[in-house]
Amino acid sequence: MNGDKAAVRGFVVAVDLRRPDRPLAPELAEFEALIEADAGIVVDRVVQRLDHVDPATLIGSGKAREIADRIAAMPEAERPTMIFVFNDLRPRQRTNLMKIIPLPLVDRTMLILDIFAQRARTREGKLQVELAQLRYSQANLMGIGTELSRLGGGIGSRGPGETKLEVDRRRIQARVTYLRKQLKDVQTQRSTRRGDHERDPLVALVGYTNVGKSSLLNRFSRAEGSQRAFVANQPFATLDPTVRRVYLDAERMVRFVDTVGFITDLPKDLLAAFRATLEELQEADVLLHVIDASQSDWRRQRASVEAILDTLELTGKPIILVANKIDAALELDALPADAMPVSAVDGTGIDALRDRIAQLLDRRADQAVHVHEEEV
Ligand SMILES: Nc1nc2c(ncn2[C@@H]2O[C@H](COP(=O)(O)OP(=O)(O)OP(=O)(O)O)[C@@H](O)[C@H]2O)c(=O)[nH]1
Ligand SMILES: [Mg+2]
Repeated sequence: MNGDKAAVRGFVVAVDLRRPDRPLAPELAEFEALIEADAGIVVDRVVQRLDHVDPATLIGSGKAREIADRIAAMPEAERPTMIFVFNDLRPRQRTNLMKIIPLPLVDRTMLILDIFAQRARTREGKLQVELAQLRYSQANLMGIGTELSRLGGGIGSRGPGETKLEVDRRRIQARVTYLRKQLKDVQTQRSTRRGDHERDPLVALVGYTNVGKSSLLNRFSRAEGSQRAFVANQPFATLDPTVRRVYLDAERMVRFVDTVGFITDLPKDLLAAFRATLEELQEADVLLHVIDASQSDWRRQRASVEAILDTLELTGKPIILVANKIDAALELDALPADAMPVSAVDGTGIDALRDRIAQLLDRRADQAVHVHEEEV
């Protein structure tokens, strides 16, 4: 679907629960950016303000009918071809909504999974994404058409007969079991392949998607040409971890690892599928938590990343907060006082950050020696 943007005209539906701690606007803008990065263009949107989502139809059946009428009234050439639902959708809500609005219906999790599916390059990445997609359809899509195709493929079709459903269920479960086994093999192979150089200290870049982690990796490793990690102004440009060995100073070699970016409410099936990859972060000596100083809602992004780091039990690590894109920052004063301002693009602050990393690694090395002495 990517590259053929005209193929999908999206209609966005969102319920605004008016939570003071989570204003809808920035998250909705992010959702629409995800749609545009993946499937197509947003032609129209409806935001319904409610205290609670409607258990039967999410937005309320009256509102759903209004949307159906609005779509039907549009000239055919402009009519949306897919509904994108911002909120989590229960299977019953999905089924009911699709009865009223006869278009394929994609929720935020499916959208993110689809972007991941497009971006995965390595075998491990592909296995992880497919596993997450199947786990999601097992839990949410059974009974409304379970073609194992990508977004838009079979998702809009009506429910198959009971027998076919049973067959689908078994087929999906068999595939899940197969994928788990394959993943385990790939991951075992990787851990046995580790060589001596892997004892070099490990510095991990973590952070929200699109904050400039891969750009920083390139800046630190002074990578050229095909050695450069892929950088793009799009969500989830990086899926598979990339490691570069870098001289931190004249005598010290370290490894920098750049990995998948995070997002608010990262789908739990994805987190589960990527857990093995992310658990390698446990081996990091220092985490660089990169925030995007050019984003006005960096606070929300930062909080989401911290929540994920917490889930992954990584908050006990030495963490350096890095405010990247300082060249494009809006309010310098508002940035956290403990953040190190840098620009991967023009090189500002990189030397200071390098010194800080070296300092933290020295401190850890001292502590390790200390512990070792105590053990002896
Ligand atoms: N102005 C400015 N733009 C930057 C800077 N660093 C990165 N960018 C831009 O930000 C966008 C995202 O950069 P990436 O390095 O791909 O970001 P990432 O964090 O690796 O993103 P994902 O892999 O998608 O999670 C690209 O368009 C970069 O050119 C910077 O210091 N200043
Ligand atoms: Mg990246």
